[in-house]
Amino acid sequence: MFRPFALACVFASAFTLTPLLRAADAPAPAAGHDHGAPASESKAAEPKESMFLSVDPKEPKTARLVVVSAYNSVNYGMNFNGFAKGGARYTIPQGWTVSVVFTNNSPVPHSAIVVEKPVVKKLQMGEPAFKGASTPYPVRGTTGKVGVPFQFTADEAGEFAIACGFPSHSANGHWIAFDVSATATAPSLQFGDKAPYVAR
Ligand SMILES: [Cu+2]
Repeated sequence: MFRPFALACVFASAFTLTPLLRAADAPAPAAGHDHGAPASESKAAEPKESMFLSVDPKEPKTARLVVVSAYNSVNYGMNFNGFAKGGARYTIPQGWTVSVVFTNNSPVPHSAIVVEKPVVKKLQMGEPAFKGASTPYPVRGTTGKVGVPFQFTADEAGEFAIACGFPSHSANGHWIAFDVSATATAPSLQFGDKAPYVAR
């Protein structure tokens, strides 16, 4: 006897498990694979800079960053705030405190770690460039839309990146630029070629 409901359940289970299995045993993503991008692409609001950067009104020289992994389907979900491959750029004045809340919109593990810019090409990100500048267990990553906070002092000027520490993700574009500037007086966030948004 044909039982369409039972068959549907089998198929549903297979599809639900597929992204998790892929994340566990396939570190090198191929183009075209879904790395946890939300299925409902159109539902992710167009990213606005002010959603992801603000200055703390009470804490002096503290920049508050919201970093969302798999914000939308850009780069198969391997994006931060909708940008990949350095397409967005934070600039932080040297010496400021950077207070980050990281969330992951995807069931596939992702993480955030600040590294020197050339490191983004590597398969493993190693240690963060600043003390405390990563989510816990960046190699393993986290899932679920729970905010993961971390904080560090941007005490060295230079070109860095916020990268995903899950093996091979950064090499596949899961990073955005993070500059620490000796001359900037306020933090800013630039999306693509647009004028930087300066938080005050
Ligand atoms: Cu990732």
